[in-house]
Amino acid sequence: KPTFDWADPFLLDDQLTEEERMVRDTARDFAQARLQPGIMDAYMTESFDRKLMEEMGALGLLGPTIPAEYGGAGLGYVSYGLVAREVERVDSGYRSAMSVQSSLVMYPIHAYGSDAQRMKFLPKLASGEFIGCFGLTEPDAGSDPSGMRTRAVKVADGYSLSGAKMWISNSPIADVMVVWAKSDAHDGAIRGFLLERGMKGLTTPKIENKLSLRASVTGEIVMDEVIVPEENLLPGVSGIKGPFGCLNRARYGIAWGTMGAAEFCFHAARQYTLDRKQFGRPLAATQLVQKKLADMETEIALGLQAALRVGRLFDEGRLAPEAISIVKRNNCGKALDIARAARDMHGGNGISAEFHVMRHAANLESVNTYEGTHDVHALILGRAITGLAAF
Ligand code: TGC
Ligand code: FAD
Repeated sequence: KPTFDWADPFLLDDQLTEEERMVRDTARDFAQARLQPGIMDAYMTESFDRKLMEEMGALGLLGPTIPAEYGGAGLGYVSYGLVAREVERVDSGYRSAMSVQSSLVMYPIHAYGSDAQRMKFLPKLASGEFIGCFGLTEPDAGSDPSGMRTRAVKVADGYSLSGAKMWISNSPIADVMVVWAKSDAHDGAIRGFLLERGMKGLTTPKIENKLSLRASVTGEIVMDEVIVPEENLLPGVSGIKGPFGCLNRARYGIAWGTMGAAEFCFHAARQYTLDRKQFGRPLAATQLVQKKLADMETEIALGLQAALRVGRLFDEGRLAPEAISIVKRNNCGKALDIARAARDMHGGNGISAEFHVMRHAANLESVNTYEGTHDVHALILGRAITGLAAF
């Protein structure tokens, strides 16, 4: 009979192209060699080394779907997902840094920007010389971003932006910020603006004391009549569908990434329970432990298979955003369950940073919340199923 591979039960590897396997291997080698060794220290000290972005850039891991003429790698969405999986196998915070840059900053500049904006920003974002961030959420507008208060007022040669964005990944270290604001010159429509470090009235205070995603820098974007020149308005989109177009890509990447974190936890729990003996036998020889491992393997195999299918639909241009809600919601929730179970299976050691599983569990609490909470994605699906919005 065919052999069963516990780590790849549906032979996902076979379903990838040679190019996709190469991208996956490059990302895995980089993540294991350059990210894994320092992650515990980075997490404990709440620090992020921006040189890592340059290293990712040099390997083509930033904006992998952006065409080569703008510094991207011109790859498909399955490749992008495979990169997210390998990076998040180490830490969700590093995947955050990579996916914000790729999907929430480079994508809108490429999709909605002028050619001058593309030429000015994309190559430097692709190389990691520039770091970008994406400002949609506000203190009083999280799940309902249409309720944002940030305003753009027309002034000579540009716009004056005032307001505050909250919980913004990378904002304290960002050189360029994609900020969404209601513009009085466009009948109050939401428009995208490119803010640059050093603009007068712009500050980006860091949010301290996070108990999750500590290796990722998170902050605010505070705008006090920041003058943004006309050439920094994204000309190609108007309305909330602009930021949603970016979120589609980032949410999809998260569906892959969370499976990477879950795989780490599953593999760690398997090895730990094989090695650890209690009552005269390995923990892995007990029925309760085997059931937990079987549940983990099942959810990961299904989650990866679903992410791959969604990626193929993305590349074929046939993907409806609601299908992304299915995989974002499912894979985040299942990865969080798996990380919590792995923490439990490590016993007391599970609470030590040395074993990594509790760090993954703590990170996945954020991942389950950002990019649309678990429940908000249920409501997106509920609306699609019933035709009735329950927000
Ligand atoms: P709604 O009435 O549903 O739609 C308004 C317009 O937008 C269009 N649209 C979409 N377009 C493309 N993709 C999508 N996914 C879209 N969803 C909606 C829609 O067709 C319509 O277009 P038009 O032309 O008819 O005007 O809008 P709503 O305001 O009622 O939305 C409700 C809801 C719940 C769907 C939405 O507000 C939502 O998704 N909330 C969650 C907010 C969220 O995800 N925030 C994420 C912030 S960024 C972040 O978390 C980054 S973390 C990064 C990291 O570190 O990795
Ligand atoms: P709320 O919207 O206040 O939700 C609180 C609770 O109420 C949730 O459980 C939610 O599911 C529930 N809820 C909300 N509405 C309903 C409803 N109608 N019915 C039932 N339940 C409901 N944002 C950015 O723009 N850019 C970033 O780079 C970014 N990075 C982030 C990084 C981190 C570490 C974190 C934690 C967040 C980040 N966010 C970012 C913000 C993130 O997208 C929001 O936190 C998220 O959208 C939820 O918004 P909220 O925190 O205001 O929660």
